[in-house]
Amino acid sequence: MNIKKVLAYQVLDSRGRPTVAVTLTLSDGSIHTARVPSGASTGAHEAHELRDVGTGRAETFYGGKSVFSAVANINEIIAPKLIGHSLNPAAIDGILVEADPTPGHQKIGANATLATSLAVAKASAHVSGKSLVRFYQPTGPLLIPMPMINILSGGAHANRSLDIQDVLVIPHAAKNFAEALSWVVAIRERAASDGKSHGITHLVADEGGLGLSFKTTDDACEFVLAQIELLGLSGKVSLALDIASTQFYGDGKYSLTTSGTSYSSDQFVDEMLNLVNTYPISSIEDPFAEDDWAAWTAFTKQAPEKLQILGDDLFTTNLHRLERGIAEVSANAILIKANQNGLVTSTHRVLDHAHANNFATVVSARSGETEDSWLADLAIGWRAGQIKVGSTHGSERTAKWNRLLEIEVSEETEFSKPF
Ligand code: 2PG
Ligand code: MG
Repeated sequence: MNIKKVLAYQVLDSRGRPTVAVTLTLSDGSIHTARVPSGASTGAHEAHELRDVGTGRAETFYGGKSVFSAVANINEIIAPKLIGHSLNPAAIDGILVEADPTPGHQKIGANATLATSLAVAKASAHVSGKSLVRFYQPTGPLLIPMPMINILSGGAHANRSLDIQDVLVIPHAAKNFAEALSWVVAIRERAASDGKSHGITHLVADEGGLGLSFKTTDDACEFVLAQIELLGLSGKVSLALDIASTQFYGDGKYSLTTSGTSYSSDQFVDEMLNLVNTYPISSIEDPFAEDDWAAWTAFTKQAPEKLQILGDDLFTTNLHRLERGIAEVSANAILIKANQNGLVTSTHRVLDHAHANNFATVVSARSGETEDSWLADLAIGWRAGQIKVGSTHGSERTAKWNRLLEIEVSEETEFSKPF
Protein backbone atom coordinates (compact mmCIF):
# COMPACT_ATOMS: atom_id res chain seq x y z
CA MET A 1 0.00 0.00 0.00
CA ASN A 2 1.33 3.43 -0.97
CA ILE A 3 0.72 7.05 -0.12
CA LYS A 4 -1.39 8.63 -2.84
CA LYS A 5 -1.90 12.12 -1.50
CA VAL A 6 -0.56 14.33 1.33
CA LEU A 7 -2.59 17.39 2.21
CA ALA A 8 -1.61 19.80 4.99
CA TYR A 9 -3.83 22.64 6.18
CA GLN A 10 -4.34 24.98 9.11
CA VAL A 11 -6.88 24.14 11.86
CA LEU A 12 -7.51 25.47 15.37
CA ASP A 13 -6.39 24.12 18.74
CA SER A 14 -8.26 24.33 22.05
CA ARG A 15 -6.92 27.86 22.72
CA GLY A 16 -8.29 29.02 19.37
CA ARG A 17 -4.79 29.21 17.90
CA PRO A 18 -3.80 27.86 14.52
CA THR A 19 -2.11 24.47 14.33
CA VAL A 20 -1.13 22.00 11.61
CA ALA A 21 -3.26 19.11 10.32
CA VAL A 22 -2.25 16.52 7.73
CA THR A 23 -4.57 14.22 5.80
CA LEU A 24 -3.01 11.27 4.02
CA THR A 25 -4.86 9.36 1.33
CA LEU A 26 -3.61 5.83 0.64
CA SER A 27 -3.81 3.83 -2.57
CA ASP A 28 -6.77 1.87 -1.11
CA GLY A 29 -8.68 5.15 -0.82
CA SER A 30 -8.54 5.24 2.99
CA ILE A 31 -7.99 8.62 4.67
CA HIS A 32 -5.91 9.31 7.83
CA THR A 33 -5.72 12.65 9.61
CA ALA A 34 -3.49 13.89 12.43
CA ARG A 35 -3.35 17.26 14.21
CA VAL A 36 -0.57 18.55 16.44
CA PRO A 37 -0.81 20.19 19.88
CA SER A 38 1.04 23.26 21.11
CA GLY A 39 2.49 24.33 24.48
CA ALA A 40 2.43 27.64 26.41
CA SER A 41 5.12 27.02 29.02
CA THR A 42 7.51 25.77 26.38
CA GLY A 43 11.10 24.80 27.15
CA ALA A 44 13.97 26.55 25.37
CA HIS A 45 15.28 23.19 24.17
CA GLU A 46 12.09 22.00 22.49
CA ALA A 47 12.00 21.25 18.78
CA HIS A 48 11.07 24.32 16.76
CA GLU A 49 7.38 25.17 16.36
CA LEU A 50 7.23 27.15 13.14
CA ARG A 51 4.79 30.09 13.21
CA ASP A 52 4.41 32.75 10.57
CA VAL A 53 5.56 35.78 12.52
CA GLY A 54 8.40 37.32 10.54
CA THR A 55 8.00 34.98 7.54
CA GLY A 56 5.92 37.28 5.35
CA ARG A 57 3.09 34.73 5.37
CA ALA A 58 1.45 35.85 8.62
CA GLU A 59 -2.32 36.07 8.57
CA THR A 60 -3.17 39.46 10.14
CA PHE A 61 -6.08 38.30 12.28
CA TYR A 62 -4.09 35.49 13.92
CA GLY A 63 -1.45 37.97 15.04
CA GLY A 64 1.56 36.14 13.57
CA LYS A 65 0.50 32.81 15.08
CA SER A 66 -0.73 31.33 11.81
CA VAL A 67 1.14 28.24 10.53
CA PHE A 68 0.93 28.67 6.76
CA SER A 69 4.73 28.30 6.40
CA ALA A 70 4.66 24.91 8.13
CA VAL A 71 1.68 23.90 5.99
CA ALA A 72 3.47 25.01 2.81
CA ASN A 73 6.60 23.09 3.85
CA ILE A 74 4.53 19.90 3.99
CA ASN A 75 2.62 20.49 0.77
CA GLU A 76 5.61 21.73 -1.25
CA ILE A 77 8.69 20.00 0.24
CA ILE A 78 7.53 16.88 2.09
CA ALA A 79 4.55 15.72 -0.01
CA PRO A 80 6.53 15.21 -3.27
CA LYS A 81 8.97 12.97 -1.36
CA LEU A 82 6.22 10.81 0.14
CA ILE A 83 3.81 10.30 -2.75
CA GLY A 84 4.16 6.73 -4.02
CA HIS A 85 6.14 5.71 -0.90
CA SER A 86 5.11 2.59 1.01
CA LEU A 87 3.96 2.94 4.64
CA ASN A 88 6.97 2.50 6.89
CA PRO A 89 7.07 4.92 9.84
CA ALA A 90 10.83 4.61 10.46
CA ALA A 91 11.71 5.07 6.79
CA ILE A 92 9.38 8.05 6.41
CA ASP A 93 10.65 9.70 9.60
CA GLY A 94 14.13 9.22 8.05
CA ILE A 95 12.97 11.11 4.95
CA LEU A 96 11.70 13.93 7.17
CA VAL A 97 15.09 14.15 8.89
CA GLU A 98 16.86 14.21 5.51
CA ALA A 99 14.55 16.99 4.35
CA ASP A 100 15.59 19.07 7.38
CA PRO A 101 18.61 17.77 9.29
CA THR A 102 18.85 20.89 11.53
CA PRO A 103 18.45 20.16 15.26
CA GLY A 104 14.82 20.63 16.28
CA HIS A 105 13.60 20.85 12.67
CA GLN A 106 14.37 24.57 12.53
CA LYS A 107 13.73 24.93 8.80
CA ILE A 108 10.62 22.88 8.10
CA GLY A 109 9.16 23.17 11.61
CA ALA A 110 8.56 20.42 14.17
CA ASN A 111 4.82 21.05 13.85
CA ALA A 112 5.15 20.11 10.15
CA THR A 113 7.28 17.01 10.77
CA LEU A 114 5.14 15.77 13.68
CA ALA A 115 1.82 16.20 11.86
CA THR A 116 3.20 14.16 8.96
CA SER A 117 4.83 11.57 11.20
CA LEU A 118 1.63 11.04 13.20
CA ALA A 119 -0.53 10.72 10.09
CA VAL A 120 1.93 8.10 8.81
CA ALA A 121 1.73 6.18 12.12
CA LYS A 122 -2.08 6.15 11.97
CA ALA A 123 -2.07 5.09 8.30
CA SER A 124 0.48 2.35 9.03
CA ALA A 125 -1.76 0.93 11.76
CA HIS A 126 -4.60 0.81 9.21
CA VAL A 127 -2.39 -0.98 6.67
CA SER A 128 -1.51 -3.61 9.26
CA GLY A 129 -5.22 -4.04 10.03
CA LYS A 130 -4.83 -2.87 13.63
CA SER A 131 -5.80 -0.03 15.93
CA LEU A 132 -2.94 2.38 16.69
CA VAL A 133 -2.53 0.89 20.17
CA ARG A 134 -2.34 -2.68 18.79
CA PHE A 135 0.04 -1.52 16.05
CA TYR A 136 2.55 -0.84 18.85
CA GLN A 137 1.64 -3.80 21.06
CA PRO A 138 0.11 -6.50 18.86
CA THR A 139 -0.51 -9.13 21.56
CA GLY A 140 -0.80 -9.51 25.32
CA PRO A 141 -2.64 -7.50 27.99
CA LEU A 142 -2.38 -3.74 27.52
CA LEU A 143 -1.10 -1.49 30.31
CA ILE A 144 -3.58 1.30 31.05
CA PRO A 145 -1.54 4.23 32.40
CA MET A 146 -2.06 5.79 35.83
CA PRO A 147 -3.31 9.34 35.17
CA MET A 148 -2.20 12.52 36.90
CA ILE A 149 -5.10 14.95 36.52
CA ASN A 150 -5.15 18.69 36.94
CA ILE A 151 -7.38 20.27 39.60
CA LEU A 152 -5.83 23.74 40.05
CA SER A 153 -4.04 25.73 37.38
CA GLY A 154 -1.70 28.68 37.74
CA GLY A 155 1.35 30.00 35.94
CA ALA A 156 1.15 30.54 32.19
CA HIS A 157 -2.11 28.57 31.99
CA ALA A 158 -4.18 30.70 34.37
CA ASN A 159 -2.95 34.26 34.30
CA ARG A 160 -0.51 33.48 37.13
CA SER A 161 -3.23 33.23 39.80
CA LEU A 162 -0.78 30.86 41.48
CA ASP A 163 2.99 30.83 40.85
CA ILE A 164 3.25 27.12 40.14
CA GLN A 165 1.53 25.79 37.04
CA ASP A 166 -0.50 22.81 38.28
CA VAL A 167 -1.76 21.05 41.35
CA LEU A 168 -2.78 17.62 40.05
CA VAL A 169 -4.04 14.45 41.74
CA ILE A 170 -2.96 10.83 41.29
CA PRO A 171 -5.73 8.34 42.16
CA HIS A 172 -3.07 5.75 42.96
CA ALA A 173 -5.28 3.30 44.87
CA ALA A 174 -8.07 3.05 42.27
CA LYS A 175 -8.76 -0.47 41.02
CA ASN A 176 -9.00 0.56 37.38
CA PHE A 177 -8.95 3.62 35.15
CA ALA A 178 -12.75 4.11 35.19
CA GLU A 179 -12.75 4.25 39.00
CA ALA A 180 -9.70 6.56 38.98
CA LEU A 181 -11.48 9.01 36.71
CA SER A 182 -14.67 9.00 38.82
CA TRP A 183 -12.68 9.94 41.93
CA VAL A 184 -11.02 12.84 40.17
CA VAL A 185 -14.27 14.18 38.74
CA ALA A 186 -15.67 14.24 42.29
CA ILE A 187 -12.60 16.07 43.62
CA ARG A 188 -12.82 18.63 40.87
CA GLU A 189 -16.55 19.21 41.47
CA ARG A 190 -15.99 19.66 45.21
CA ALA A 191 -13.07 22.01 44.60
CA ALA A 192 -15.16 24.19 42.28
CA SER A 193 -18.04 24.53 44.75
CA ASP A 194 -15.79 24.89 47.81
CA GLY A 195 -13.89 27.64 46.01
CA LYS A 196 -17.19 29.43 45.42
CA SER A 197 -18.33 29.16 49.04
CA HIS A 198 -15.02 30.67 50.15
CA GLY A 199 -15.71 33.55 47.81
CA ILE A 200 -12.81 32.57 45.59
CA THR A 201 -13.71 33.39 42.03
CA HIS A 202 -12.26 31.09 39.48
CA LEU A 203 -11.66 31.02 35.79
CA VAL A 204 -11.39 27.83 33.78
CA ALA A 205 -7.78 27.64 32.70
CA ASP A 206 -6.20 26.46 29.45
CA GLU A 207 -6.32 22.79 30.41
CA GLY A 208 -9.78 23.02 31.97
CA GLY A 209 -8.38 23.30 35.52
CA LEU A 210 -9.66 25.75 38.13
CA GLY A 211 -7.72 29.00 38.15
CA LEU A 212 -8.19 29.77 41.86
CA SER A 213 -5.99 32.39 43.49
CA PHE A 214 -3.72 31.22 46.29
CA LYS A 215 -0.89 33.11 47.92
CA THR A 216 1.33 30.09 48.44
CA THR A 217 1.81 26.59 47.06
CA ASP A 218 1.12 25.28 50.58
CA ASP A 219 -2.32 26.93 50.57
CA ALA A 220 -3.12 25.36 47.18
CA CYS A 221 -1.99 21.90 48.33
CA GLU A 222 -4.01 22.17 51.54
CA PHE A 223 -7.11 23.22 49.61
CA VAL A 224 -6.95 20.19 47.31
CA LEU A 225 -6.10 17.82 50.18
CA ALA A 226 -9.16 19.09 52.06
CA GLN A 227 -11.37 18.08 49.11
CA ILE A 228 -9.75 14.64 49.00
CA GLU A 229 -10.32 14.18 52.73
CA LEU A 230 -13.97 15.30 52.60
CA LEU A 231 -14.60 12.64 49.95
CA GLY A 232 -13.04 9.95 52.16
CA LEU A 233 -10.19 9.45 49.68
CA SER A 234 -7.23 10.35 51.93
CA GLY A 235 -4.43 7.83 51.43
CA LYS A 236 -5.97 6.73 48.13
CA VAL A 237 -5.31 9.88 46.15
CA SER A 238 -1.99 11.74 46.32
CA LEU A 239 -0.80 15.03 44.88
CA ALA A 240 1.38 15.77 41.87
CA LEU A 241 2.79 19.24 41.25
CA ASP A 242 4.05 20.82 38.05
CA ILE A 243 6.14 23.67 39.42
CA ALA A 244 7.11 24.81 35.86
CA SER A 245 9.82 26.85 37.59
CA THR A 246 11.58 27.99 34.41
CA GLN A 247 8.67 30.42 34.15
CA PHE A 248 9.70 32.31 37.30
CA TYR A 249 13.47 31.84 37.17
CA GLY A 250 15.83 34.60 36.11
CA ASP A 251 19.26 35.99 37.09
CA GLY A 252 19.93 32.97 39.27
CA LYS A 253 16.78 33.53 41.36
CA TYR A 254 13.41 31.84 41.73
CA SER A 255 10.99 34.74 42.26
CA LEU A 256 7.45 33.98 43.41
CA THR A 257 5.11 36.87 42.74
CA THR A 258 1.99 35.89 44.73
CA SER A 259 3.94 35.66 48.00
CA GLY A 260 6.61 38.19 47.01
CA THR A 261 9.51 35.89 47.94
CA SER A 262 12.72 35.20 46.07
CA TYR A 263 15.14 32.28 46.50
CA SER A 264 18.64 31.40 45.37
CA SER A 265 19.02 27.96 43.76
CA ASP A 266 20.21 26.39 47.03
CA GLN A 267 17.37 27.97 48.97
CA PHE A 268 14.84 26.76 46.42
CA VAL A 269 16.18 23.19 46.74
CA ASP A 270 15.41 23.43 50.48
CA GLU A 271 12.01 24.98 49.77
CA MET A 272 11.08 22.13 47.41
CA LEU A 273 12.36 19.50 49.89
CA ASN A 274 10.22 21.08 52.55
CA LEU A 275 7.17 20.90 50.29
CA VAL A 276 7.58 17.22 49.36
CA ASN A 277 8.29 16.29 52.99
CA THR A 278 5.16 18.09 54.24
CA TYR A 279 2.43 16.85 51.90
CA PRO A 280 1.50 13.50 50.32
CA ILE A 281 3.13 14.36 46.99
CA SER A 282 3.90 11.42 44.69
CA SER A 283 5.36 13.37 41.79
CA ILE A 284 7.03 16.75 41.31
CA GLU A 285 7.67 18.15 37.84
CA ASP A 286 10.18 20.85 36.87
CA PRO A 287 10.99 21.95 40.45
CA PHE A 288 14.03 23.71 38.98
CA ALA A 289 14.72 25.67 35.81
CA GLU A 290 15.56 23.95 32.55
CA ASP A 291 19.33 24.60 32.77
CA ASP A 292 19.82 24.63 36.55
CA TRP A 293 21.25 21.08 36.41
CA ALA A 294 23.10 21.33 39.74
CA ALA A 295 19.89 22.07 41.66
CA TRP A 296 18.19 19.02 40.12
CA THR A 297 21.00 16.71 41.21
CA ALA A 298 21.17 18.22 44.70
CA PHE A 299 17.42 17.77 45.13
CA THR A 300 17.33 14.21 43.76
CA LYS A 301 20.07 13.20 46.23
CA GLN A 302 18.06 14.41 49.24
CA ALA A 303 14.46 13.76 48.16
CA PRO A 304 12.40 10.89 49.61
CA GLU A 305 13.27 7.68 47.75
CA LYS A 306 9.74 7.06 46.49
CA LEU A 307 9.20 10.56 45.11
CA GLN A 308 8.87 10.80 41.33
CA ILE A 309 11.10 13.64 40.09
CA LEU A 310 9.88 14.46 36.64
CA GLY A 311 11.73 16.44 33.96
CA ASP A 312 9.66 18.32 31.35
CA ASP A 313 11.45 21.54 30.30
CA LEU A 314 14.63 19.89 31.61
CA PHE A 315 14.56 17.04 29.08
CA THR A 316 12.18 18.31 26.34
CA THR A 317 11.85 14.70 25.07
CA ASN A 318 15.40 15.00 23.76
CA LEU A 319 17.69 11.96 23.87
CA HIS A 320 20.89 13.92 24.60
CA ARG A 321 19.35 15.84 27.47
CA LEU A 322 17.90 12.61 28.88
CA GLU A 323 21.35 10.97 28.66
CA ARG A 324 22.83 13.86 30.62
CA GLY A 325 20.05 13.58 33.21
CA ILE A 326 20.70 9.85 33.62
CA ALA A 327 24.47 10.42 33.98
CA GLU A 328 24.05 13.25 36.51
CA VAL A 329 21.12 11.62 38.36
CA SER A 330 19.09 14.79 37.81
CA ALA A 331 15.68 13.10 38.10
CA ASN A 332 14.06 9.66 37.93
CA ALA A 333 11.28 10.28 35.41
CA ILE A 334 10.69 12.02 32.08
CA LEU A 335 7.63 13.69 30.59
CA ILE A 336 7.15 12.55 26.99
CA LYS A 337 5.68 15.10 24.58
CA ALA A 338 5.83 14.22 20.89
CA ASN A 339 5.85 17.84 19.75
CA GLN A 340 8.88 18.66 21.88
CA ASN A 341 10.69 16.07 19.78
CA GLY A 342 9.13 16.43 16.33
CA LEU A 343 8.89 12.79 15.20
CA VAL A 344 6.93 9.77 16.42
CA THR A 345 9.71 7.19 16.06
CA SER A 346 12.33 9.28 17.84
CA THR A 347 9.86 10.17 20.61
CA HIS A 348 9.32 6.42 21.06
CA ARG A 349 13.11 5.94 21.19
CA VAL A 350 13.43 8.50 24.00
CA LEU A 351 10.73 6.66 25.98
CA ASP A 352 12.44 3.28 25.46
CA HIS A 353 15.79 4.74 26.51
CA ALA A 354 14.19 6.08 29.68
CA HIS A 355 12.72 2.66 30.52
CA ALA A 356 16.05 0.94 29.82
CA ASN A 357 17.60 3.24 32.44
CA ASN A 358 14.87 2.75 35.05
CA PHE A 359 13.33 6.15 34.48
CA ALA A 360 9.53 6.31 34.74
CA THR A 361 7.69 7.84 31.77
CA VAL A 362 4.62 10.07 31.69
CA VAL A 363 3.16 10.62 28.22
CA SER A 364 1.73 14.14 28.16
CA ALA A 365 -0.66 16.35 26.24
CA ARG A 366 0.02 20.10 25.77
CA SER A 367 -1.96 23.06 27.04
CA GLY A 368 -3.10 23.73 23.47
CA GLU A 369 -4.68 20.47 22.27
CA THR A 370 -7.02 19.15 19.59
CA GLU A 371 -9.82 16.59 19.52
CA ASP A 372 -7.35 13.92 18.35
CA SER A 373 -6.93 11.00 20.73
CA TRP A 374 -3.68 9.45 19.42
CA LEU A 375 -1.96 10.34 22.70
CA ALA A 376 -3.97 7.67 24.54
CA ASP A 377 -2.99 5.00 22.00
CA LEU A 378 0.69 5.95 22.20
CA ALA A 379 0.67 5.97 26.02
CA ILE A 380 -0.80 2.47 26.15
CA GLY A 381 0.92 1.02 23.08
CA TRP A 382 4.32 2.19 24.34
CA ARG A 383 3.59 0.94 27.90
CA ALA A 384 4.40 4.35 29.36
CA GLY A 385 2.82 3.56 32.75
CA GLN A 386 1.51 7.11 33.29
CA ILE A 387 -0.37 9.81 31.37
CA LYS A 388 -1.09 13.53 31.85
CA VAL A 389 -3.79 15.24 29.80
CA GLY A 390 -4.86 18.26 31.91
CA SER A 391 -8.22 18.31 33.71
CA THR A 392 -11.45 16.37 33.18
CA HIS A 393 -13.05 19.34 31.37
CA GLY A 394 -12.89 20.23 27.68
CA SER A 395 -13.49 17.85 24.75
CA GLU A 396 -9.84 18.05 23.74
CA ARG A 397 -9.05 16.49 27.18
CA THR A 398 -11.98 14.06 27.38
CA ALA A 399 -11.14 12.76 23.87
CA LYS A 400 -8.06 11.14 25.46
CA TRP A 401 -9.76 10.00 28.69
CA ASN A 402 -12.64 8.55 26.68
CA ARG A 403 -10.26 6.63 24.43
CA LEU A 404 -8.63 5.13 27.55
CA LEU A 405 -12.10 4.15 28.83
CA GLU A 406 -12.89 2.57 25.46
CA ILE A 407 -9.70 0.52 25.43
CA GLU A 408 -10.19 -0.53 29.06
CA VAL A 409 -13.58 -2.10 28.30
CA SER A 410 -12.78 -3.52 24.87
CA GLU A 411 -9.35 -5.12 25.38
CA GLU A 412 -7.62 -7.33 27.91
CA THR A 413 -5.90 -4.80 30.16
CA GLU A 414 -4.18 -4.23 33.49
CA PHE A 415 -4.03 -0.92 35.34
CA SER A 416 -0.57 0.50 35.92
CA LYS A 417 0.30 0.99 39.61
CA PRO A 418 3.46 3.07 39.71
CA PHE A 419 2.82 4.47 43.23
C1 2PG B 1 3.38 21.13 30.93
C2 2PG B 1 2.36 21.30 29.82
C3 2PG B 1 1.10 20.53 30.06
P1 2PG B 1 2.48 23.29 28.16
O1 2PG B 1 4.05 22.09 31.32
O2 2PG B 1 3.59 20.01 31.39
O3 2PG B 1 0.55 20.80 31.31
O4 2PG B 1 2.10 22.65 29.58
O5 2PG B 1 1.85 22.46 27.12
O6 2PG B 1 1.96 24.70 28.21
O7 2PG B 1 3.98 23.26 28.08
MG1 MG C 1 5.34 20.76 32.66
